Amino acid sequence: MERTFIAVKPDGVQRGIVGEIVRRFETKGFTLVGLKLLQVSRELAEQHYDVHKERPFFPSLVEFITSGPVVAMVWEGEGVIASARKLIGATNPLSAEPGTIRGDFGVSIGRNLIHGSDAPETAQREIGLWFKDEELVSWQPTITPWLYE
Ligand code: IDP
Repeated sequence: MERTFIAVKPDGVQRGIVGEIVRRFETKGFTLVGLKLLQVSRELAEQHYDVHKERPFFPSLVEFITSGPVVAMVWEGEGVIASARKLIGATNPLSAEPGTIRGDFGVSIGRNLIHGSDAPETAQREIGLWFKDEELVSWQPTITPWLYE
């Protein structure tokens, strides 16, 4: 089973949509295997967004992600990495389709509410960066036969 890293950014926490976001992943059929609320350190923020370190928006991105609590999660399921990206929607919320999280709740690229890993390698790297092994719980929901043939 595939796993992905999802984070509700400080704007999503402040906006009070953590529950709504968790609901969307749960009702889609994915399994929550890790969850915590944390104040992100500058070091973690810089490591997480390392690929963007030369971009002009990098300082404001690090400033923003460390500005308030973040909800970090790991979700599991078949095809969860690509599917989560669809549930989240395009990077710019104004371009994101209605029905997606960013499309339904956001208006600005610098306040796009949620992060989701974009590929298997990044998912593995980000899960390792944000969670210790013992913080992840392997379990199988009893409804699994009703989700998968
Ligand atoms: P993603 O979050 O949809 O994967 P990325 O291109 O990986 O998008 O960018 C990471 C994050 O950097 C975005 O979610 C957004 O918060 C921020 N970002 C990306 N491009 C811009 C920009 O042009 N201005 C401000 N922030 C940006």
